[in-house]
Amino acid sequence: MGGYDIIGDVHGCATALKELLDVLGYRVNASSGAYEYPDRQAIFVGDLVDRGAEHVDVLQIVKRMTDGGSAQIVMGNHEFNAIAYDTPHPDRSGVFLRPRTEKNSKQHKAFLEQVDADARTDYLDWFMSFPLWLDLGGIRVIHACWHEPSMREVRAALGSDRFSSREQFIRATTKGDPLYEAIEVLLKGPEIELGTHGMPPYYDKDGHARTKARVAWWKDDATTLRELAVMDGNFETADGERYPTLPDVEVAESERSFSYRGEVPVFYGHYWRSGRPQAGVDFSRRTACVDFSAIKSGMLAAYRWDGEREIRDDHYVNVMN
Ligand SMILES: [Mn+2]
Repeated sequence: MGGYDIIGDVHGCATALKELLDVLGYRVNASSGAYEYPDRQAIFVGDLVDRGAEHVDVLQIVKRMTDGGSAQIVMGNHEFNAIAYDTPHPDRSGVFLRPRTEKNSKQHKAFLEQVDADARTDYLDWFMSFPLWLDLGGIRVIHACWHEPSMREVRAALGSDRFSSREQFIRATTKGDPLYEAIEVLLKGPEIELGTHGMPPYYDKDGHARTKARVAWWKDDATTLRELAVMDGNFETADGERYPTLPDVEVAESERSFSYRGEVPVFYGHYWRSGRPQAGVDFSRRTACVDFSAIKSGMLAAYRWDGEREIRDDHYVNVMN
C-alpha cells in the first residue's frame, strides 16, 4: 500500500464526505460504484452515524469502499451504541442493551429515521464486524484511545480484535465487566477521578454534575493532574463559580498508564476538535486527531499519510485555515 488517508468522524454527512474524497483524489469506479485511489486506502476512525442528514448515502459510500478494498474502518462508540440500542436485553423483557431513554433515543434519532428497518439490520450486522482497532504496520488507528492493557482485555474476552457473538456484546455493555471497562477506554477514552485529588464535581453545559475529567492520553510527557485532565469547557462548580484551575501535582503512575509512548503514529477521532490543528493538543509527534467536527463546520478532515514516522502539520487535509 502506497499510503493511507485517515478520515475523521463522518456522522451522517455525505456531502462533506464526497467533497473530502474528491479533494483527496479518490474517484468512483464505474463498474463497482466505489470510490478508490490506486495504491492508497481510506481508513475511517468510526462514528459514521448519528446527527447528520445523509445517513443512507454515507453508509452506502463507505460499505462499497470496504467491500471493494479501497477502505478499512474501526468501530466508533456510535456504531457500538447503535448495535446495543437494537439488541434486546437477555433477561429483561422490553429492555435493550442500550436503554431507550429519551436522551439515548434523541441521540440516535437521525439514524433511525433515515435508514429503514431492513437496511438497518444489514448495516448493524456490518457494524458488528468492524475491528475495534487497526495496526497497519506504519500506523495505528483507534476511535478514542490506543491503550494496550485494554486491548489485551478485549483479546482475552473475544479471542480477537472484534465481536463475534451476541453474548460477547452483552458482556461489553454490562457495567463492572472488565470487557465493558476496556471498551469504554478504547471507544470513549479514559477518564480521571477528580474527587481523589480533592477537587469538587463540575457542571457541564447541560447542567449535569461530573466527577471525572477526560485524560489527555495523547500527551506523552504529562505527569500532573493539570496536564492530564482535560478541563477546557466553561465549567462551573455547584455554586455557579468558575471551576478552579487544577493543581499541578504529580498523579500516581496508574493514572498515567494511558499516555501513549509508542513509536508508531496513532490516529484517532472522537474528540470534536475545531480550527487549525494545534501541536500539543490535536497532534503530537506520534498522535493525530482527525475529528474536526464535520457536523459543526461542514468540513470533514483527514490526514494523508505517506510513510512518515512523525506527524506533519501539513499532511492534514480539509481543515480550517
Ligand atoms: Mn465518538
